[in-house]
Amino acid sequence: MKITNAKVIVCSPGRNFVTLKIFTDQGIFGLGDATLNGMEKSVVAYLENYCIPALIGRDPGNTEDIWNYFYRGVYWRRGAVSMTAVSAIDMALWDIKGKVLNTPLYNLIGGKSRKKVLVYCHANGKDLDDTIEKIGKEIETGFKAVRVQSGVPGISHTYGVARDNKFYEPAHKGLAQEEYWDTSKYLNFVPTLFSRVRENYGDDIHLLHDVHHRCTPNEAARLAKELEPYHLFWLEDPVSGELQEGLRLIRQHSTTPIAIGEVFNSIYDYSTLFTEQLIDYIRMPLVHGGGITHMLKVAAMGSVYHINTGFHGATDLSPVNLAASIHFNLAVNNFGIQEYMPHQSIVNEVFKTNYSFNDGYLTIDDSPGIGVDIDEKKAGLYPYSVARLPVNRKTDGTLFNW
Ligand code: GCO
Ligand code: MG
Repeated sequence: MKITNAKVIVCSPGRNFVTLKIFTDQGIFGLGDATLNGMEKSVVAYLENYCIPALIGRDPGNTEDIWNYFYRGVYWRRGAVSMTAVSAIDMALWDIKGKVLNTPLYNLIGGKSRKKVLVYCHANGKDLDDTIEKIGKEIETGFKAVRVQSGVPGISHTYGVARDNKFYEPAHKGLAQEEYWDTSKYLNFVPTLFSRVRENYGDDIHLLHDVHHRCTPNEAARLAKELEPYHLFWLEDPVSGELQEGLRLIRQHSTTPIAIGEVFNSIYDYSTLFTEQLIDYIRMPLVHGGGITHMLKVAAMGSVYHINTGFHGATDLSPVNLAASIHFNLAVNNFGIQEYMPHQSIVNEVFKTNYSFNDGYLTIDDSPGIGVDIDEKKAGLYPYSVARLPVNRKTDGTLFNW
């Protein structure tokens, strides 16, 4: 069997998605998600100029060799743009493998370790009362785990909270907007928020929170310690993860579980975090973490150190990535939780999906491969439009992590 061609489909049903479609001489094709929010066109250029010409003629069954060709074989390896391209190729090849063998992806990577995949949703409100109300709605919908973000008194727009009371979407149309940030106001507010949430909704609901890289290790240790009484499922990205050793300080001071790595793209971003058991959950998703081939190794290494998966799954990751993640989550033993931010309904006009949500869990049908298809005609109706993530400054104007 040979790869005959591949193409990149860029579309924007409500938000931008990049999809790689790989064709074979047996009429079977595979799909991979290649979306890197705000940097879509860089991945498109890398795929079109470098990867696709080198894919043609290869046997799509050789997923390990092809993965290494685009990782080890590339002198300028790693980085978000190249790893998103590698991920898309790998995902599409596993999709083809499943279709050739007429079996769902999960069967190729261990079969089902569980019946269904626990997910968490987002609840975000403009202030404390609004957030409390939003959490109630998510619990009514059936969610067993809720990520809680709230507007902070004294900070006008902050991460994770919709500006217009609509559904929160990461990225805004046009060039990057600027937001302002005040860590001390944030740190003073968050424990009160979680105390109110537990008071209102009790101990059974799983609660998560995303710091979005905004604390120093010392500030994060304070926060993790002060949140201990509210038993979070996890505290996410408490610090920016470049300094892996920085996580030691948080660990020494608190038992609040830590999730990190939605911006990571390699097993080496995790090595110290794993071997020193500094975290509890792997956030790096299939779409940016090298696809199924690499993430199987990351999950296996994590399992040695009691670390579970908790993949990134915001709306800027396409339905192809979500479906592939459900297969992966069904199969690996050390699955923890999956982020699930349902896509706007317009997305389902373009992507034909095979998963469903019921009572806090996602399941997937038995279509071969990943099981998602793309309607290219419909995709053509929604052309790419420039959208960027915000840039963040401290209140005195100093540039800061977003
Ligand atoms: C999350 C994330 C997202 C990211 C977004 C960036 O935990 O879901 O932090 O909201 O900010 O995916 O593109
Ligand atoms: Mg996050």
